Amino acid sequence: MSEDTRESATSQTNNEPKLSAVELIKDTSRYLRGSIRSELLTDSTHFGKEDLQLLKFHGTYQQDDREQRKSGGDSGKSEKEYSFMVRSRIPAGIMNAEQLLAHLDLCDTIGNTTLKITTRQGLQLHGILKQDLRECMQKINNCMLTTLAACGDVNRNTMACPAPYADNLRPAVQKLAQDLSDHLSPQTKSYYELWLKDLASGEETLQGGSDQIVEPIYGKTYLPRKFKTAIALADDNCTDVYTNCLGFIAVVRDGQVIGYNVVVGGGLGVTPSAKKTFPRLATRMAFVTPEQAVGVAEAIVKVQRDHGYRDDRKRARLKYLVHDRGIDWIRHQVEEVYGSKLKDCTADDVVEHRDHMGWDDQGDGRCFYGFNVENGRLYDDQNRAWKKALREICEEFEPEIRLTAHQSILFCNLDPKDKPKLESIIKRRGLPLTEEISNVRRWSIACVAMPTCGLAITESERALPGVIDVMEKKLLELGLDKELFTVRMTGCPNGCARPYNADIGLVGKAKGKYTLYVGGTRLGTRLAFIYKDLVPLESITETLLPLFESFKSQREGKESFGDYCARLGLEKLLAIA
Ligand code: SRM
Ligand code: SF4
Repeated sequence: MSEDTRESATSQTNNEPKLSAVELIKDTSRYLRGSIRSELLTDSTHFGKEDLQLLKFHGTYQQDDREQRKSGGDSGKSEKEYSFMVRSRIPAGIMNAEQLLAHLDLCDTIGNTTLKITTRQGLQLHGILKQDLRECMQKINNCMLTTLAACGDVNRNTMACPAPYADNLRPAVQKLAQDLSDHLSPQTKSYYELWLKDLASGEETLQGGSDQIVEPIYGKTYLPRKFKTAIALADDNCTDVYTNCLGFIAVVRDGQVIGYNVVVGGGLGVTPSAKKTFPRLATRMAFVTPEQAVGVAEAIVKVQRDHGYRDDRKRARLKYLVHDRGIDWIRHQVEEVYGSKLKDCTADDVVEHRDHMGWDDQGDGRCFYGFNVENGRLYDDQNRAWKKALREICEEFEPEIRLTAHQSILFCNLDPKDKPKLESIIKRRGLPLTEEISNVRRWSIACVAMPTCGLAITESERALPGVIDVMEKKLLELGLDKELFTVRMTGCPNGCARPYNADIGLVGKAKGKYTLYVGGTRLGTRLAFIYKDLVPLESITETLLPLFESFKSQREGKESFGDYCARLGLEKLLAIA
C-alpha cells in the first residue's frame, strides 16, 4: 500500500463522493507547482508531504535508504537519510550511446553508483540528494531526455517493441510510441520553471487561461491515477501489452501495419487485504487505423479522466472502470469523445513473446546484440563491471541503445565484423554473454524493492539471483534447462515486475516470505493463480520442485510449464505436492 493510497478522503460537503487527499493536492497545485520552488531554495534534505505527490509528476520520488535508518536517540523517532529516485522517460526504450553515458555519469557523480533498467524500458537513478536534484534533471534534459511524466497520474513511459529490425513494422510501432508519448505529455510549464530555469529569477512562467488552455488533455487535476500504454506486435508481445491500461496490438497485412486492435483496462497492482483490488488483463475493445490511434488514445485518457474514481485511489486505475462498467460502456464513451464509431477488433492477437537477446540481423546489413542484464541493475564490483563494459562499448562502437521491458539492453547498428570485439569486452569485464546464461535466468526479472523502495516488504532484485542459482541446478538435473518460462519476483504485491501473468510469480508478502503464483504464461495473456502462500525465500525452489517433476513426466506435447499448471489447476497441483 503506497503512502498516497493510505490518505483519507477529505473535503466536499455535498453528496458527491469525497475526493481523495491527492486530488485536492493536485487541484491546488497550480499545475504541479505546489511549494516545490520554495522548498528547493531551502537547505532541508527533504520535501513536505504535499509536494511529494507533485514531485512524482516531475519524475522523482523521495526515498530513504531503509538499511540506513538510525535510531533517533532519546526521541525514539527513526532518523531518515533522504535521497531521491529519478526516472527517465524513454519511449520504446530508444536512446543513443551519449544518453546512456550521461546516465552512467550521473549515477557515479551524484547517484548511488548504480543504474537500473526498469520493466517499462526506462532508466532509474537512486540516491540523488535534494541539493543535486536540479543538476540531475538538467543533465538528463541536456541529453534530450526528460523525467517529466515518468511517474504521476498521467500517461507514463509508452512502451513498444524496441528491436531495430529494418522491416516496415518496428519503425511503425516505435513511431506510434513516440507520437503517443508526445501527444499525452503534460503541457504545464512548471517542469521547466522548477528544474531547468534559473530558480532565483523566480516567478511563474506566464501561462494564463483556463484548464483547457494550460492542460488541454488532462485539466488541472490530471488523471485519477497512473496511466500506462504499450504497443505490441502479434508475433512479439515483448511489452506485455495486456497488463497496460491501454494497449495497441498491430494488425499486419502484406508486411504493413494497417491498424491496431485496442485493448483497455489492464493493470496488476493489488492490496491483498482489500478484496476490491485485483490484477486484471486488458479487454479487447475496437480496431483503429494508424491515423486514428493517437486520437482514440486521447479519447480513452479523457474517459478515464472524467469517469475514473477520484474518491478512492485504491480503485482509481482504468481497470476498475472497465471491470465495473463493462467494455461496451467504455467503448461507447470513447466513441462519443472521439466523435465517431469505431470498427470491431480483427481476430489478430498476440501469439509470441520474444526477448531479443543474443545476436540478430537487423535486415539492413547490420546486426544487434541483446545483452541480458540480470534484473536490470548496472554496477561495478570486483567480479562484474557492467558500467565499465557499457562505457567501453558505447565509446568503441557508438551503438544506438534500446532498452527492453525485461530490463535488458540491445546494442544496435553494429557491423557484423565487430562481433568478436564486442564479446571480448563483455567477457573481459567478468560478464556472461547472453548465450552463456541459463534460460531460467534469462527469462527472469525482479523489481527494485530493498533498500530504496518505500513499499517493499521483502527483498527482490537482490534475492532473485540466489533463487535462480538453486532453480537452474534443479532444472538441469531434471533435464528441463531448455524450457522457456518466465520467473518474476517482486518485493510486495504492487506487481512492478509483472508477476501475476508470469509462468512463476514470486510476490513478497511478509518478511522473508513470498506468495508463489503459477499458471501464467510467457505470452502474458493469462493470469497466474496462488499456489502457496508465505513460502520462505530459501524454500522457493523446493516448494516448486514437485511441480517441475510432474511437469516433466506428465506434460502434454510441448506445453509450457505455465500451460501445464493452468491445465491441472490448483487442486491437482496441490495433490501432486
Ligand atoms: Fe512500480 C510503485 C518501481 C513498473 C505497479 N514502483 C512503485 C514505486 C515508485 C514505489 C513507490 O510508490 O514508492 C517503486 C520505486 C522503487 C524504487 O526504489 O525505485 C516502483 N515500478 C517500479 C520499477 C522501477 C520496477 C523495476 O524494478 O523495474 C518499474 C518502473 C517502470 C517505469 O520505467 O515506468 C515499475 N510498477 C511497474 C509495473 C510494471 C509495468 O508497468 O509494466 C507495475 C504493474 C502494472 C501496473 O501498473 O498495474 C507497477 N508500482 C506499481 C504499483 C501498483 C499500482 C496499482 O495500480 O496498484 C505501485 C504503488 C502505487 O502506485 O501506489 C508502484
Ligand atoms: Fe517496490 Fe517492488 Fe513493490 Fe514495486 S513491487 S512497489 S518496486 S517492492
